[in-house]
Amino acid sequence: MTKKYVWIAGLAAPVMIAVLLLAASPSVAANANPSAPVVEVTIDNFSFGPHSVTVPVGATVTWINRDDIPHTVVSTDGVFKSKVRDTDEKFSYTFAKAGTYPYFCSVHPKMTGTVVVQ
Ligand SMILES: [Cu+2]
Repeated sequence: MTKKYVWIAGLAAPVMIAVLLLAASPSVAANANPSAPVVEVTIDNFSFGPHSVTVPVGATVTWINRDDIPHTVVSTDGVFKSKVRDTDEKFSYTFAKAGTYPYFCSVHPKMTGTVVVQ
């Protein structure tokens, strides 16, 4: 009885380590640069919030339309351009270069925002 218990306990530790390694590896594979975050901008009530976001090089910005009317996310300098986003639809862009990226909604050009990439 005692011998069997020791054998199971001895097996448990390596199995636990293997499980932890397996659980950790997909996130490492999915994001090669874990310091590059995903930043969310909410579209609501005809405005982008926050109006300006500052992100590191390599970060992905995801816009989510929480308004009940369609909007777009269009770079003023032609760097990125979303399709028309209906309620709860998203648009993402990954910023590979530092710079200031002003954008607007082509349906309502008074809606503006800025992404600053450092
Ligand atoms: Cu709009």
